[in-house]
Amino acid sequence: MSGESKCGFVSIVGRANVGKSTLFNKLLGDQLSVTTHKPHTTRNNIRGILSLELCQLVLVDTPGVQLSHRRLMHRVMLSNALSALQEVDVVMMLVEPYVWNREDDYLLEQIGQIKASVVLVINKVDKIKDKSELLPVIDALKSRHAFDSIVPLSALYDQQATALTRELCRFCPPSEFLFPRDVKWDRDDAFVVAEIVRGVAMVQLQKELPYVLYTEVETLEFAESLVTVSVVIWVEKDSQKAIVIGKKGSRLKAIGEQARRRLERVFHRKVMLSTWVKVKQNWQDQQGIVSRFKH
Ligand SMILES: Nc1nc2c(ncn2[C@@H]2O[C@H](COP(=O)(O)OP(=O)(O)OP(=O)(O)O)[C@@H](O)[C@H]2O)c(=O)[nH]1
Ligand SMILES: [Mg+2]
Repeated sequence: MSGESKCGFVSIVGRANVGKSTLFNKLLGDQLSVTTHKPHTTRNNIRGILSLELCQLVLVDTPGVQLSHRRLMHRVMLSNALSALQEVDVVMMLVEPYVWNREDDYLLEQIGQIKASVVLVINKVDKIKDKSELLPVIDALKSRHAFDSIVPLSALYDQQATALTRELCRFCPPSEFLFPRDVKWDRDDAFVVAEIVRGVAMVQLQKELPYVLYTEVETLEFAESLVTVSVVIWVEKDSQKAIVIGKKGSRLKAIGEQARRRLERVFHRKVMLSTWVKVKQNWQDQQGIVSRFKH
């Protein structure tokens, strides 16, 4: 790589549900990070690598900042988000138009204490029907902090995000690329499988129990044209297990079918997926389990 190249770590932080994972996926051109319309979807920090011609961005998707910590799990999620502010070159703070609350205040306070460049992304601008309203929105946000740059966009509907990647690269230091060009993320296949099944289950169980479940891959085998995988969906109570399974297994079957189709798109192979539901009481407060979600 020539001396002109740049490389930087860029964390994506913000309140829950502002579209961090949607933007992360858009920038990477992949569906690596789970997105749902429910807040608090992302639990781990996930790194994805975007290699442009002369600039490599190591993007870190993080859990939404939340200030109510009823469960140990919530504290781990917050600490994951805050740890992503350290040792990065650029912090990309996401907000949405017309909404600013105490989580945004808290995050800005934390951001005020770090040295990284801060790019404010106003996401979901498709919600602003009258575009003349965008300027006052930008002005109001400018008055909150001396952001290094402000970029309005719609992670969901914009075809490209070139203006944003240009800004991010501007703040990255000159450096060799740290990852080979063909590496796209730093998680293994088992993580990706577990997250896809969790995302599908969260949405299908959104009314009853989107948050009480976590998923774990038991076995994962790749053959030339087939992936065979077995996944456990863990819940906290027997009553929840019955809900996930549904009448005559119908709920679990629907989750399995939808997840299988998504996995086939990711791995470009036929997938044989078996799913099991098991109970681990109060897992969200068990140190041994929750610590697996650190970072
Ligand atoms: N209208 C609109 N909706 C969006 C946009 N970007 C994301 N969304 C929606 O916002 C919801 C939340 O998106 P996520 O990407 O999961 O949000 P997140 O910030 O990662 O949420 P957590 O992981 O829970 O913190 C989903 O329903 C997305 O489809 C956008 O540009 N416009
Ligand atoms: Mg997310």
